[in-house]
Amino acid sequence: MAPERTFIAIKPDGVQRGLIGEILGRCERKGFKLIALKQLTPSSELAEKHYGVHRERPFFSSLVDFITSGSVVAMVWEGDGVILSARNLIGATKPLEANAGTIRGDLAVNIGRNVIHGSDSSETAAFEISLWFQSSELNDWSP
Ligand code: D4T
Repeated sequence: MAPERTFIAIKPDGVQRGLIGEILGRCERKGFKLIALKQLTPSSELAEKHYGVHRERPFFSSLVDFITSGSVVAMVWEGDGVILSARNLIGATKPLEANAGTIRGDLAVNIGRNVIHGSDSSETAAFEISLWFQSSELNDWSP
């Protein structure tokens, strides 16, 4: 069976605040394997597809405006149980409700500036990985 993969993105606030190394370190120390990483400012088209499930929500345009406002670090991580485990590392969507020890619990206060995104299911992960990356950008390597 193919190893589980998830899509993680450090949002523009995380990049601006110098949290790339902190976040990469937490994922590496947990034991997951980084198989793709790039920095980009997402287009509106990419952002609207990424947040497509929220299209009817009142905060949709602010989500798109924010994620397209600056540099994002997009990544694919691999490992057993990585989708749920990364969500646990990230913490609750509302940073003030996120447990201490999680990325949002330790590093954020505002739901609109919650530092990081992680796929929430295997279907979402497959969709997001193929949306943000070409298959040629995914690196197979053995630790
Ligand atoms: P992401 O997708 O950024 O990892 O966040 P979550 O998976 O934890 O949460 P989500 O999909 O429900 O929300 C996506 C994104 O929208 C922002 N948001 C959410 C917001 O600004 N206001 C809101 O009321 C909600 C529910 C935060 C994350």
